[in-house]
Amino acid sequence: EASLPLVINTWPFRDATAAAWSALQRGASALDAVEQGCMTCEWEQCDGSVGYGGSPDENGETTLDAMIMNGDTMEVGAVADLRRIKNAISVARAVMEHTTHTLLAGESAALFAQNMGFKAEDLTTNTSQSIFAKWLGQNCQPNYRKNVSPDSRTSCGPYKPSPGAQRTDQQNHTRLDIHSHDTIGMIVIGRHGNVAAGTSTNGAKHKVPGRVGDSPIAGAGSYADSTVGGAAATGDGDVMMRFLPSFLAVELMRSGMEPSIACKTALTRIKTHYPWFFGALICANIKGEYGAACNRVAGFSQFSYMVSDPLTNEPLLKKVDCF
Ligand code: SD4
Repeated sequence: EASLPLVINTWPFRDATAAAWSALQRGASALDAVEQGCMTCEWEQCDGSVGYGGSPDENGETTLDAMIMNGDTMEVGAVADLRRIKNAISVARAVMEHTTHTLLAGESAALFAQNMGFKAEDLTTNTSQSIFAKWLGQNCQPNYRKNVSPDSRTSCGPYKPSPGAQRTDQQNHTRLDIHSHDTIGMIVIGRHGNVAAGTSTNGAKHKVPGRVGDSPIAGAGSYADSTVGGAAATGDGDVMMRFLPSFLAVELMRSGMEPSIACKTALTRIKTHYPWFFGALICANIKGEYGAACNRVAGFSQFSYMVSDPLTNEPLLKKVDCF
């Protein structure tokens, strides 16, 4: 049995679920609830992988990716490689509501945010500094460069192609810490079936400066369509964004597929090409049915997510076994 309204989000980010749920109780729209939920994680720096002070890039800087989508109007606002602004999801919403664009990036996105009244501040913290210092001390490994031999001592410093052993995406992946990948992705289905979705993340640790992941890309990080439902993703964005898994999952639900099967089918498409990728999806339809799936990789066999609906009565932790 299913019932509305519904809040569902990636990972055990309970406060985010509670914030979205209480926004709905106060009569807020699905869109407001998504913004409130994701914003809660930005302030709390959920798991160090949302908001400021996490995932320093190769220069030690934290940059943010976020998007929000209104499934009634199919409008999207997003920011990528956002610098010096903590509240990325609200900047994404400002892009949606105050421009006719979809995605703003980098320094110019920060300038847009400042002009819209957001405060510019350093996103570096003691924690992000020490993650960065430790990485420098380990010869800047792991990183995301392909043409650098794994034992090369030359990977610190500006990005330059260097002749060296070819490193594949897969070898790179084994160097990543799966547990450091914890984007918030949220879907809210309002009482009348209005769908909104959003994401917020600081991306990938030690990324090449300028790197943008799946999270701010419509159809990749999340997708919402009030005639069907919504989906949101977390995991190896560099791989996942090649497949638009959130879009695919919504389209599968449109053709009648149950949410958990839609999640699994969309991830299976990726797994065919990248068996080792880490990714998880959450899906919900406008009846209030929901589900999740994750790809099983070394060290990761179960994915946690949160749900709040009239049946759970409070934010409830759910777990799904990866396939
Ligand atoms: C990214 N997908 O930037 C994000 C990271 C993530 O769980 O989801 N981690 O690649």
